Amino acid sequence: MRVLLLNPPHIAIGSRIPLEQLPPLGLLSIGGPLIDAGHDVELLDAEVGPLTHDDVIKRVVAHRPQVLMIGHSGSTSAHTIVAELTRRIREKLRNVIIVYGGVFPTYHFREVMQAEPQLDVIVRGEGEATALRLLDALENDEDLKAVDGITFRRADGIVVENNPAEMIRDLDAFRVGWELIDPSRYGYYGGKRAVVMQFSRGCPHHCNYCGQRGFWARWRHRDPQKFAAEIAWLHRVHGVELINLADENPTVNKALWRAFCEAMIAENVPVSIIGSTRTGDIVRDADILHLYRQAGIERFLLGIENTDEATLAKIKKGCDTTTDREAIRLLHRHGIISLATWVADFEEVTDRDFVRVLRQLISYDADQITTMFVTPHRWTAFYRQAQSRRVIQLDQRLWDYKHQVLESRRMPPWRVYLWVKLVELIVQTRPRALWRTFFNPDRAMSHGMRWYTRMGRRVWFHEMRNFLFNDRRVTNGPTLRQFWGAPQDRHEVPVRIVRARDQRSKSAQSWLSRVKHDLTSSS
Ligand code: B12
Ligand code: SF4
Repeated sequence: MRVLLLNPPHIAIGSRIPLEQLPPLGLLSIGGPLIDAGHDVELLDAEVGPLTHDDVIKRVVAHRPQVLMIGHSGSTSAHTIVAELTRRIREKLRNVIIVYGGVFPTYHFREVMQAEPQLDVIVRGEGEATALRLLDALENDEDLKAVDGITFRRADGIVVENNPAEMIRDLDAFRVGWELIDPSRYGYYGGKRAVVMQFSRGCPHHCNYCGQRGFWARWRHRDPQKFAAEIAWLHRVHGVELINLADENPTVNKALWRAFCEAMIAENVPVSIIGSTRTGDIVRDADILHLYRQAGIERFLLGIENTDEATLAKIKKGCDTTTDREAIRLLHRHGIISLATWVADFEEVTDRDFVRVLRQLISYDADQITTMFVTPHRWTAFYRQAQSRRVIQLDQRLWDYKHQVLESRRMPPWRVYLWVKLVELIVQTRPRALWRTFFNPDRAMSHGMRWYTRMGRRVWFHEMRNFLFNDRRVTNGPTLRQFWGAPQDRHEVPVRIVRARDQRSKSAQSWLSRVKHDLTSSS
């Protein structure tokens, strides 16, 4: 079938401020298996440019796809943009089959199918296997009821919700469609040719606000040697210099991560790797951190989130402040930049809290810091806790972690905002951070620090301007539950997990039924 993958243009700082773009791994992961199955697949990445909505419509119409597949990694805040674009595409292309996928539609599929009649199918959960089955059914004009993992609209308009799909057990069974992009159009981290890759999916921890862990159901990983070989191939054949790891938590298993680092060292390619991980894993790996750096790891974002033990316990972070500090110290000793996150609004904060946070963050001494606002996802336990808090931001495009969305009863938004920005400014301009930025003898660290400083300056003024002149907030807004509906944390896992034993017995059963069938048809 003629398929167009569409990455819509986002307005978030992550999309607009760096002036360089990373390729959309989610869509490329769908595209690879579809190409192998013989479909004619192309990608329209409207983030590059970015394209205006008018341009997107023109190009989609000119392409005349049979199937349009749309989704964005910043799925919650991108939803309004997806809705608007697909409405306009439907006006121009009556017969195109519009398929929407990603994290946000996976959980909000009922409301989305009701509100957006232009959509034909929503793929729930990870997309590789489901998209393949879906396209196969569409091509052969089969009943979509047989395709697990989708919700679809029948010809008579009735919306049908199929069973969940099975979780993919072997991540190496599907390949990324690298041929869909021209790598020279993509870059990150200050002019390095860059791609996003995934060594693993999921996370075994239980942070109650996390919008990702349940989506992937279980922690799974790729073969470390094959993964390192793919990175080396991307470097040698396509000149890729930077890998942005999409993993929630790549270091879960020490032996596997060590095997990956050793495989990367053996490949001997000058590739820089940045990603996110947990402080506990860094402390656990104190004896192999030199391998991290030799393998190319240059920066890790550490989801510290808070500096208060009681809050860390309440959000089930499973870490403590001593481990967080130690991880930062260890990374620094091994020449790896630490980017610490701090999230406002888990609790009702006061001026005194902010003063304490500021002092603590300075003493943590992370190389880089980013502050965010808690952004509740309906499928998390935190949403249940916060459901009666009032919403102050009704524009869903701004539910992107960088805008305050929940009311703080003890402080007006402007004061929360000033504090958050002040904390960021003071921590990032403390003498040690400046020294590490401008006089760092380590070239890789110096590059990363300078890039972040340039980016930070632009983000800071951009956000200030938006806060003062563009973003609108409401007082006395709806509660979270009124705004987005009842909690869904009991359905946090959108796929079926089939144990290896069950799978074996299932394949034995299907083998048995094939044998029976062959015997009866030959007799
Ligand atoms: C890399 C990354 C970035 C890169 C973007 C790279 C890119 N071009 O995609 C940068 C640094 C620019 C970035 C920016 C932002 N990001 Co970001 N980012 C990530 C990260 C680390 C990986 C995303 C990824 O590639 N995942 C792997 C792919 C394979 O998964 P996937 O996209 O979900 O796709 C699978 C399924 O969802 C499904 N699917 C997806 N789309 C479709 C479409 C169809 C048709 C089908 C059938 C299936 C399907 O199938 C895919 C394969 O199984 C995630 C965290 C994480 N661990 O996932 C955060 C994350 C996606 N980012 C997030 C946010 C908030 C942002 C920003 C809004 C931040 C900001 N204020 O600027 C911006 C948005 C702009 C953007 N481009 O995404 C949040 C989104 C939360 C949410 N539910 O909305 C995440 C999950 C981080 C988090 N901890 O919560 N980000
Ligand atoms: S460690 Fe990170 S990915 Fe894992 S549950 Fe916590 S927030 Fe989510």
